[in-house]
Amino acid sequence: MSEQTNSPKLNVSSEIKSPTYDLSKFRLNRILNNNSKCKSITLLGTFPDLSETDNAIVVFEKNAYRESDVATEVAVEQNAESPAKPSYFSRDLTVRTDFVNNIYASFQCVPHKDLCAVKSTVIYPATDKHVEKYSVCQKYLINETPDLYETITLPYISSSQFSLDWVYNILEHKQETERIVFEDNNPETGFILLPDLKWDGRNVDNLYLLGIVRQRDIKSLRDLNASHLPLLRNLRQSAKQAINKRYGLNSSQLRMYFHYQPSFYHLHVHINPIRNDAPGIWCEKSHMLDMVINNLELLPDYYQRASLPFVLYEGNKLLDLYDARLGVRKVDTKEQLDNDGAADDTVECFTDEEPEEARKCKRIRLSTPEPSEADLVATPCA
Ligand code: G7M
Repeated sequence: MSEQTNSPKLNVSSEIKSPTYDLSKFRLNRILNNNSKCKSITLLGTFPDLSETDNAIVVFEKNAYRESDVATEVAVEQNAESPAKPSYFSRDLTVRTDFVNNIYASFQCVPHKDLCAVKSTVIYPATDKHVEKYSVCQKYLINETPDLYETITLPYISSSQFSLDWVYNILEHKQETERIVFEDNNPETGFILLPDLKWDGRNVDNLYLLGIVRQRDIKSLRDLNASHLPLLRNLRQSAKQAINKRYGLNSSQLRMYFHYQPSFYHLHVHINPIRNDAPGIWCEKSHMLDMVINNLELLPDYYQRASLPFVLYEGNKLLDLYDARLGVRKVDTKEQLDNDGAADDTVECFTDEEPEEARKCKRIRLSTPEPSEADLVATPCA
């Protein structure tokens, strides 16, 4: 059952009905997150002019600097042909001195109003799942085996997930069409490349693009197998070329990766410059596209057989399901900690000391799916 959104007061002028927002009418109920590192604040409240009860999430985030923001007057004058862009170094700058001590000085500066813009993201109406996603809270690491995926994660995501309407709107050219950077219409290997919601499109330093595949039946990394290699290779190659052409970034300057678990179960790759620490690039969440391709080249059903770690947040119902099965919230006992490092005799390891014959045997067993009961009857073990 995907979440439905009831449209609020509608702007009927466009084909797709979107609410018209008056941000000044936002009424704050709660601060969900105040991140001093990202210089962002996430607010929960309502737009009473749209609805008294529907929740809205508003995120304010300070923009990254552009190099033109710090052009000095001389540099601006030299380029008199084009109109001068506002810069910190102009008469508009208001400066308050905090202190001057020997060779050190500290100031509070308020620049020209055009340099004070703050990026804002609105989610309306926001569901409980959005509120949970945007709130700070306790996190837990789950090591998801294929069995846990089939019996816990898959039933959960099949019955409760964010609506994919925004993805289909992009694929069907109903929304964000003018933002498309590149598209390939092949139904099997095609995709659309466009700026992520998080990127304001201003500064290539924090470029953030999404590659959304055309195939609609690939929920996540878990569904990928060797038959998807042409799609993944095309995504890697064509996106790199398009980004180089449009933004001048080399392929070796890009980070391309999937999230596991993603928020939206329609396969999409995240792309941003390696020199910029984009949100969500932590090792417990990201899987590099190059590695995914390589894993599938080595083992066609790698992602159906691998254990994949991921993080769950307090408040997520999936966490309750995992807690009921695995006790993830339980404090670790000394025995559990000791056992964590102990060899698991269900996993086959081999060492360089073992004879090549034995290693070969184990390799074959590692890369061959478990025989079914029928196979066992037909060919009894030697
Ligand atoms: O965690 P996951 O891999 O599912 O990431 C989904 C990405 O989609 C995030 O980086 C979001 O910022 C991005 N995103 C979400 N929405 C609802 C939109 C949207 O409407 N348009 C665009 N362009 N990106 C979105």
